[in-house]
Amino acid sequence: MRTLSSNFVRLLFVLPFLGIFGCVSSPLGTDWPQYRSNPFVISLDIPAPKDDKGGVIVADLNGNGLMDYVVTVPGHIAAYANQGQRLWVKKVDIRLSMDSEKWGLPGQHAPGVQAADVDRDGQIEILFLTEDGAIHVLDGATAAEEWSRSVPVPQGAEKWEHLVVANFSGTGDTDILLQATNKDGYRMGRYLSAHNIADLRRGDVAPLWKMDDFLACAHTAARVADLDGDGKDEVIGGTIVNSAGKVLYRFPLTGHIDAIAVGDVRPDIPGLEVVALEEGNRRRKERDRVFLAGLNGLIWQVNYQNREPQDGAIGDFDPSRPGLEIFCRSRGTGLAAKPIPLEKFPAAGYQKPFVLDAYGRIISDYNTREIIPAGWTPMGLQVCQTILYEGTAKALVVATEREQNGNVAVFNPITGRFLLHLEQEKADRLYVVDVSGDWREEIVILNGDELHIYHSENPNPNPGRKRLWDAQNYRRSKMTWNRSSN
Ligand SMILES: [Ca+2]
Ligand SMILES: [Ca+2]
Ligand SMILES: [Ca+2]
Ligand SMILES: [Ca+2]
Repeated sequence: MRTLSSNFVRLLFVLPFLGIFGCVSSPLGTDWPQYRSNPFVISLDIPAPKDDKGGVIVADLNGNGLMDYVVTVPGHIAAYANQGQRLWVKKVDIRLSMDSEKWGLPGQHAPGVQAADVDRDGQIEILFLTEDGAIHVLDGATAAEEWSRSVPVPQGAEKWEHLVVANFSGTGDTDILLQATNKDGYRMGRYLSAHNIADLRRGDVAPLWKMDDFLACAHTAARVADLDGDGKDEVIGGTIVNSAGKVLYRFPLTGHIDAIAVGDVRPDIPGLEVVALEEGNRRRKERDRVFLAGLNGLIWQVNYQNREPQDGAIGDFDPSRPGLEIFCRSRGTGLAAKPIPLEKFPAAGYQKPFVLDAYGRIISDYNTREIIPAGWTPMGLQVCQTILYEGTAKALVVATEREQNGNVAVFNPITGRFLLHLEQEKADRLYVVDVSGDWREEIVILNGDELHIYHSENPNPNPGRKRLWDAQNYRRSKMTWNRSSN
C-alpha cells in the first residue's frame, strides 16, 4: 500500500475517525478491489480538453462487475476498464457543447453519452448523439455500432442536442428522452421527445409523448429521476413531468434556474424532492430563491437576503438535523454574473455561501475569504458536488478552483472548512462516484489526458453499508450531469 505523497496532498484538518493516514480502507461487504495507488492514474489515448466540451461517466462495460470509465472530448469517446486497460477509443463527432444558453445542450462538462443495457440482453450499450442530431447505439464492450436513427426535429429547434436513457414504460432502461433548445436567441431546452428504444431501432420514430414548452434550466440539460418510486422516471427541470408526459409542477420563476438537484430532502414527505436555485429578475422582489418541490408541488421557497444561490449541492451535511441540507455557493456581492478581477474590486470577488436545512431555514452563512487556503484562487469555488468520502454519516462537498483548471478540495459545507486540498491538481473535469474499494465515493479528476482517481485511506467507520449504486436515483444522477453555473 502506498500513501499520498505529502507534496501532492495536504491535509488541512484532521478528520474525525482519521486513524493513521495510509491505511487501506476496509473492503468488508464488497468484492471491489481498492486501488493500490492513490491517486490511481489512467493515461488516455485522446486529446486533453481544450474547452468545456465533454465529461466523464462510469458503467460496467465489460461485464466483470467493476465500473469502467467513459471519457468524451470533441471527436472522441474513450473507454477504459476499472483497472486502467484501454477498452476502446471511438473517433466520432459526438454532440458536446459549452454554455447551453449560447451553444445548445448538453452544456458545459456534460459527457454527452449514456451507458445502459437498453435492449435487456445483459450487456451495456453506449448511446449518444452526433453533431447532425442522429442517435447512435454502440456495443459497450467493443464500440461496434449496433444501429443509429434520426428523429424528426421540432420546428424552432436546430437538432436534437441531449439524450437521456430513462424508464418511462416500467420495463427498465428501455426508453430515451431527447431534448433540444430553440435555435435562435437565448437557448433553452424547451423541446422534449420521449421514445421507446426498441421502437426507434425498428424505425418507428413516433414518440411516447412530446412537449415544446418544457421550462428548462438555463445551463443544464433535463434530468430524469423516479420521484414517486413507481419504477418509472419523471423528467426534472423547471417543469416536473411524469413518465406519461403530464406536467406535475412548474416553478414560478422570475428569471431562470441556475442549478437543480434531486434527493430525499424531506424523508417525512413521500418520494424524492427537487431543489431548484433561481437567478431571478432584479426588478422583482421575488427572486434569487431556493425552491423545494415534490410530487404535490411546492413545499417551500426561500429568498435569503436576495443572495443569488447560483450553484449548490444537497446532502446530509448535518446528520443531527432531519433530512438533507442545501449548500448554496452563492456569489460575492451579487453585482456581476462573471467573476470580478480582484485587483479591480478587492472586496467583491469573494463568494458568500449559505446553507439551508430541509425546512428552508438558514443554518450557516460565511464568506469564502475566511475559508480558502493559501494557493487557492480568491475567486472561490466551482463545480460543487456532494461526496461521501470518509464514510461517516456526514456528507461533504468537493469543488474545484473557480474559473480555471485548478486545484480540487474537499470541504465541510456547513463551516466552509477545507479538509483535503489536492494542491497539484489541474482539473479539467471533476466527477464524484463510487468506483473502488467499499461503498464510499472516490474523486475522479480529468487532468489533461489523464484520469486521477483518489480514495480515502482512512478506515471506513460504516463498512457494512449498501452500495450507493443500489439506489436508482444514484445511477441516474451519475449518468447525466454537467456543470451548472460559473
Ligand atoms: Ca444490452
Ligand atoms: Ca415515477
Ligand atoms: Ca421525501
Ligand atoms: Ca468506493
